[in-house]
Amino acid sequence: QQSMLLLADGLASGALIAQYETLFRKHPDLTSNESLKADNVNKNRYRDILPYDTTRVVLKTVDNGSDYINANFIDMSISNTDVTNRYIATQGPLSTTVEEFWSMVLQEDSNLIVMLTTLIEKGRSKCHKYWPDLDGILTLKDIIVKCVKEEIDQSESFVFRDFVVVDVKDNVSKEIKHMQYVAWPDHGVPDSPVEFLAFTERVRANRAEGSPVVVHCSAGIGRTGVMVLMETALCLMEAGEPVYPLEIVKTMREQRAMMIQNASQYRFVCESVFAAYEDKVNEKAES
Ligand code: PTR
Ligand code: PTR
Repeated sequence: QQSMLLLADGLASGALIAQYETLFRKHPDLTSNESLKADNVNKNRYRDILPYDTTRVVLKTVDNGSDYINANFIDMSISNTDVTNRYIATQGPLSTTVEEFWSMVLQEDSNLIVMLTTLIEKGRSKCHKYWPDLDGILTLKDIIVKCVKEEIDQSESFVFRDFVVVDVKDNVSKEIKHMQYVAWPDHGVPDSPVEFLAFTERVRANRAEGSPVVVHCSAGIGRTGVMVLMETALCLMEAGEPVYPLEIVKTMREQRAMMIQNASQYRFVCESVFAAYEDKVNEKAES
């Protein structure tokens, strides 16, 4: 595959990183005005990580007068291919935005939440615990969340949970899967491509066709971007399409600013893409 040779060359020569450094982090023409309104500004975990107005998720069901959450739709459907992945990239909920978070999950009919952070890192809160303990219940104003299953992977890097989420007003309930990567600090990269690939494959296996996957870390840009790029690349490979990671980063950053935080994350994900490609080639050779 031509694009994989390019990728390997680019990794070896450093050209890949040089190209990445030239990308815009924030689109110069896109605004984030909603996030700056007086009622909304405190709903952002980080002052400098704000959603574009064009792709933000507009809440319909929260009746406190605001439709705002720090989240963007990321459509990674690729024209003329079978790749139709859709995501919602969002920040780790704050204690004050838990109801909004669950409203969004229900409104957009997502069946899967992917969490790429722990609650606390280096003594600092990275995400509010927006779910109950196993067999417990979290009661919000209009939503009830139950945790019916919790399983720690033998690698101890992942935790998988099942929630039942009840919309009290409409009396409908929905099962939602939760997949948490606990071994991945912010601004950093996972310990190994092997483990990261295994996690991404599990995400692929658990997503429901046509429904967006909600992905968050702490800010919802760095680790979230790495994950979205990786899954998109796997889908392209499966479809026999070329994979151009830089194009994928551009596509993501047109929908949420700053996706993939730094060059080391970009390098890591490119190496993982190449590792996945080699796995695929080896599988073919064996069969
Ligand atoms: N202002 C914060 C900082 O630069 O540390 C924002 C921030 C926090 C950005 C975490 C990215 C972060 O990582 P992630 O998106 O992976 O949670
Ligand atoms: N046949 C297409 C091409 O090479 O242009 C396949 C392709 C399209 C590959 C898009 C990657 C793409 O990435 P993105 O949509 O993220 O720009």
